[in-house]
Amino acid sequence: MRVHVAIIGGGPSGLLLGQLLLRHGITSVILERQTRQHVLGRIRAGVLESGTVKLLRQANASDRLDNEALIHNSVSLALENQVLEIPLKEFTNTAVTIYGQTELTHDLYDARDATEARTIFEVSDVTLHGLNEDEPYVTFRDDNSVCRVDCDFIAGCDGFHGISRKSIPSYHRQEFEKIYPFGWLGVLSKTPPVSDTLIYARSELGFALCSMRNANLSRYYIQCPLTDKAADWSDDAFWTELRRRLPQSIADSLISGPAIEKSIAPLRSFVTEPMQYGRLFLCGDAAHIVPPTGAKGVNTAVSDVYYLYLGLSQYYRDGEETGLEKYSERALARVWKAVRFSWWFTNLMHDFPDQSSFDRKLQQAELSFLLENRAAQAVLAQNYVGLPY
Ligand code: FAS
Ligand code: PHB
Repeated sequence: MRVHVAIIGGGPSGLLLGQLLLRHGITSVILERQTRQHVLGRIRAGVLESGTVKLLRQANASDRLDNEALIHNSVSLALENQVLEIPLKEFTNTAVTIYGQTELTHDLYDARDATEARTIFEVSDVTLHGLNEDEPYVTFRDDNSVCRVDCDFIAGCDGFHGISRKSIPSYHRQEFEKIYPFGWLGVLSKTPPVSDTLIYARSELGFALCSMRNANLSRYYIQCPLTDKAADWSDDAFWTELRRRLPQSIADSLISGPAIEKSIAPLRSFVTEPMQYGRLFLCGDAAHIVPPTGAKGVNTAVSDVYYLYLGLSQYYRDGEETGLEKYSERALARVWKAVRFSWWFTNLMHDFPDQSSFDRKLQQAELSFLLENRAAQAVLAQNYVGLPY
């Protein structure tokens, strides 16, 4: 098989890149390790930046989103017993879109199905070859036979645990990482959201987040120790602890229900540099991870895809290679700003078990400054809605 671009990974990064490349007649095949059903069973992000929505429209994958998504002009911070509303639209003239990553991935698969582009599921032993040659290729096992894809470029969209990043020689890679001493226990419930905005809550007991997918599907999180297991938490225990971390008026109006999904995600910040090596380009979680506090994970994956799509379409249209040569530099410039914001917001809103008294004082000063300073609130808004590409 021969295509212009071999895409490793059928998550949001790989799917969106494949769709955008097709607009310029650039062919691709997506090699996905899991089944389609497994990929579509993942519960992840919920907040989309305007840049993400714009690219989904260009990818012909936004009809359902345009009909069903919620538009939020503000976000709320519950700090001890006061609620600070951050008027996103007023500060930035931009809103955020509430639409689950699960749905976004579903829409991208449906859009790809409507094209001739191939997606091969349940592949194994994916191996990248000739990354520094003009004719790289990928081998993989499909139904126990060894297959080969000849291509011009390889897009590593295979997430944090994928093979692509590890295919760059370690002496050529520099990795930056910060592990947080807690995780997020998330619950999905068929209940009406407690508020018509997202509420990020900080209490002495720890962080909590009240989010949603639609008017009858809510998504809640509480900070939990890394030693916890989702099975350790009964539904009642979760709802009780969530209420304890919310201002009384919000806790009193919370409607609980059975958890239809319950899972714990560890929190880390991670970046690998550079995000390219020869004919291999990394996108999304293959290159970087952020704590979900700032809702930047999938949105930063999308901006990577945008830069790579620009570079590849320029190359195939004009033979111009600058976009590809500068891909990593351009992508990392925005990645690090998303990493910084996610780190800052995580530090602001979480209870750090072994925090020094000095750091606790700093955290309290940061919170007070945010509460009393509109310029500080405007900076939070600019980062939350998404910095320019
Ligand atoms: P993905 O990991 O989504 O997709 C990579 C794909 O590659 C997967 O389908 C995988 O099966 C496949 N793959 C892996 N290795 C392979 C191989 N060797 N061969 C072929 N295929 C291979 N972000 C937010 O913005 N907000 C959130 O609330 C949020 N919550 C999250 C919760 C969890 C538990 C996790 C893990 C992530 C969360 N994220 C969140 C981040 C998440 O949304 C990612 O940013 C997003 O999935 C990135 O998309 P991709 O880069 O496509 O990576
Ligand atoms: C979610 O709805 O899953 C969500 C929303 C905002 C975040 C993280 C997760 O910051």
